[in-house]
Amino acid sequence: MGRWILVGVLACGACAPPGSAPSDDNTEEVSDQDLDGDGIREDVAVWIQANIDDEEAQAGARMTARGMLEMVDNPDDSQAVLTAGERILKGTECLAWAHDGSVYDVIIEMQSMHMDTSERGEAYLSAQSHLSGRSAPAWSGDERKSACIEEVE
Ligand SMILES: [Ca+2]
Repeated sequence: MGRWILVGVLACGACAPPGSAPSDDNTEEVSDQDLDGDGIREDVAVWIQANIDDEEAQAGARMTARGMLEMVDNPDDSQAVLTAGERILKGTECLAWAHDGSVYDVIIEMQSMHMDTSERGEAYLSAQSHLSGRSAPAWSGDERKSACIEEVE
């Protein structure tokens, strides 16, 4: 099974019921939009800051969150989805290298946040169709570490 397929499996496993709210109390009063233009929803940025201690792991989570928002915002643009998928993979590899806890739990929580309305959930899952059948090479430990060097937008 290729990694792109795995991303799709994770997405389906994280399907949030339509209209469900993020589970973290710290995000309830924070916007679910990217207000400052850094590519990350404000509530997701707060969640990352509150739930991930390691700075490099936070960088991986931010990369992943940017990719997830790009998928929600551009589900019909196959090139944008491929770029977003690469960003999610890079962020996930960084998380795998830097995060002591379960990467799976972080990914699932952030996917749930990005699919917190039926429209967003449908967009995210629709975007996944552009990744179906694709695969990506396995990353070495050094490549995972280098993935933590956050992109500057
Ligand atoms: Ca933002």
